[in-house]
Amino acid sequence: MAATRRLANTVAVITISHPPVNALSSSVRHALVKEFGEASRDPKVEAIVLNGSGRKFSAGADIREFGTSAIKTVSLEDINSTIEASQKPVVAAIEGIALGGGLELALACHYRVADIQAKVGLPEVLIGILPAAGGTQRLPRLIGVPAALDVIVRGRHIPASEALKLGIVDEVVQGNALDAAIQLARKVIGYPLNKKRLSTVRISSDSNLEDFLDTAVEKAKKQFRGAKAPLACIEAVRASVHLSYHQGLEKERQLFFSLWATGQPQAQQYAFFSEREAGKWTHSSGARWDTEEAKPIRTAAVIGLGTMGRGIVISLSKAKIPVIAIEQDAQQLEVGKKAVNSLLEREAEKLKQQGSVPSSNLGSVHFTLDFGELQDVDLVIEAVYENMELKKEIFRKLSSVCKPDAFLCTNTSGLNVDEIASVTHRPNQVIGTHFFSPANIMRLLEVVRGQQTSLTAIATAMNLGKKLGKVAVLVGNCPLFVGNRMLGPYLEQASYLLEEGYYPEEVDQAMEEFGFAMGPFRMMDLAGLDVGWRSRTEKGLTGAKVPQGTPARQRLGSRYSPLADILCESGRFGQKTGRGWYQYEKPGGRTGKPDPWVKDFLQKYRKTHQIKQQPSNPEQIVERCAFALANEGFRILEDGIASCPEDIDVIYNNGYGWPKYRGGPMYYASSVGLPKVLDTLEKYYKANPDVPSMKPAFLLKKLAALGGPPIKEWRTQVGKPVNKL
Ligand code: 3H9
Repeated sequence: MAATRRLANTVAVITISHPPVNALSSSVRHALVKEFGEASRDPKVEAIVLNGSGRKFSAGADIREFGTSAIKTVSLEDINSTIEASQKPVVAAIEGIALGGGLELALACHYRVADIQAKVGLPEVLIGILPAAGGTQRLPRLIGVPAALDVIVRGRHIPASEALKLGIVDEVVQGNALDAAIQLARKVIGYPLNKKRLSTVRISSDSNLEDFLDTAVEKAKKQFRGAKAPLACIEAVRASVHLSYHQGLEKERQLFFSLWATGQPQAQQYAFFSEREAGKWTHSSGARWDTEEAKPIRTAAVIGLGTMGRGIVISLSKAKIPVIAIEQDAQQLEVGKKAVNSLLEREAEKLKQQGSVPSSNLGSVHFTLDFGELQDVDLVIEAVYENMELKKEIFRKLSSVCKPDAFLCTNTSGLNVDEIASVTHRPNQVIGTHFFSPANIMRLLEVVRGQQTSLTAIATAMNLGKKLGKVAVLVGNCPLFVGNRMLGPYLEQASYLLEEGYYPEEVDQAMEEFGFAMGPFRMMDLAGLDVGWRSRTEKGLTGAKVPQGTPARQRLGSRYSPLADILCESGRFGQKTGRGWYQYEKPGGRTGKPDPWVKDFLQKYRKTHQIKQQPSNPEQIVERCAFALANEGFRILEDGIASCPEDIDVIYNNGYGWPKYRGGPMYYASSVGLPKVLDTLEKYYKANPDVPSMKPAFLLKKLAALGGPPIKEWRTQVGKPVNKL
């Protein structure tokens, strides 16, 4: 049964029942029409309460129905209108979540009672659409345009206490929201309902409101770079100001369909489901997320309190896991402690504002220099800087100090997890946990399985990721894993584009207009150019180890761009030194301006090396950079380092600033059309046989030959995941 009804004295309780999240599928909508109709007609019923089974009100429309005929059956807004028009008072009892269509349903009720743990919101914008069951028309009428716009455009999940302050709910209870809703329903029997019907409320417009909406459009254009849904949300809210409720609804509907036609919702909904699928890991042995049991992590430790370590400590503490934080000397411990404590204070303040008690919602952090204190922890995350010898030294120590079943994780962005594990007595307990900076904010966690990593260690690390509120993706062990490995050919193309006549700001602008949070050169400046330089020096690609007579723009027979090396030799490491691909107001400055030095340097460089200039073509910039990424993604799939294209897309969407409305690099390749991607790469590679990264991957060729099947069918063409080094 998609919805059930029972009678509590004279109050009918209608319960939505569609586990796991009570999505409002076609069958739920039909059941609601039936149960509500019967309750309305039943003379014994004087009031109606609506709730959800499993202590969840509803997560909104069933996203899987979009684009199918099921969505066309009885509309949610028709149900909402019927509820709102009811002569009997209707109260929503919100437990757990009321999101999207779930909140829209609750807004159609005359009263709303929530439990203190509940979250409400209109997150449609995050899946590329807008609230389309009256949400953009009713919410501004309830809480005013500015507050409604913030809720709708940001799509955030609002805690019950804040929802009460905003006026979204009428009552918040510590205990049982259903009991409280039934009580309220009884109390209001016979009260006039007119003012409770939000569609009848008028919003008065003035010039300030118009200015506010115009400013919101400008802000959204900058903030969401190319995403259409936030702008459509603003237009729909604007309609609530100028149009009647019913005209506003019509506008909402039109905007929904015009968004659908852009293709962005499909990409974002693919991204939504891909994130959920990433948690359902599989292993070449046949083991899966639902066959292996994760061990509970009651206590953890973090080694190293640099930027990464600090973020990891905060993440653990926010997940209520007590942490022991270790540094190598008293001075660094003190600096780390201060930084962690100040971040913790900020978190505590946020919790207070949400009405929670920080001491019961944050795990304690204990700072020490003594590795001996780690003997009882369940899991350690090493987060020292990228140096194999240092990491090995730490893992030797951990192996002898920690209890035998403790898990030892290394936070590395690309070092060999097996080599690190090899110095311990328990390589099966060693696993890579690649966090992204700042680790307390960035959602991505690459979980790297080594050759000997046990299934329990995998299950535990993946589970920990979920507990930390991250999207964890299981990947194989190869140099740089998935995300950073794909970055190689991408950055290589960006550098070649500079050699061929573009400037950093032109390449960045093209990629930012494509939707990237940051173009490649801004990103390198932020990360620090010295990091890559050190690694290239160690590999002998630059510096003293390069054999005499090696051509400046060639290494091992392939094309090489020494541009970044030359910048580093001039002390230009990016933001940290105030100079890099851009110039900054001071060392550590954040605002980069095009630097005449770089322009002059590039012009001289091109002259020296007699490089032919390309005519300017932003489309070419995007194609070369994005196809280079995707091509490496196909190789990663061939190698079994990622088990499916969806995982790669989740990594890029959540860790590398790829625009979600383009789904991810693999989805993008699929939407452009694999034959076109192949053709472009083939042409480029034919003209540039010294750039092996642009040689079309075998898997790409295979899929293109099949006519470019839909991305969900690629899995069948990909081999089993293996570890390769
Ligand atoms: C909408 O309402 C449009 C209307 O304005 C107008 C319509 C005309 N539909 O995330 P989890 C599945 S649009 C279908 O792992 P959690 C999810 O795929 C909707 N399925 O759990 C997963 O399935 P599986 C606006 C959904 O506890 C399972 O439920 N609403 C939906 O970490 C568990 O999900 C939203 O955008 C759905 N709406 O988080 C809310 N939601 O087990 C989207 C979830 O097969 N949902 N599933 O892998 C969320 O944000 C989170 O899922 C939620 C639970 C917070 C609810």
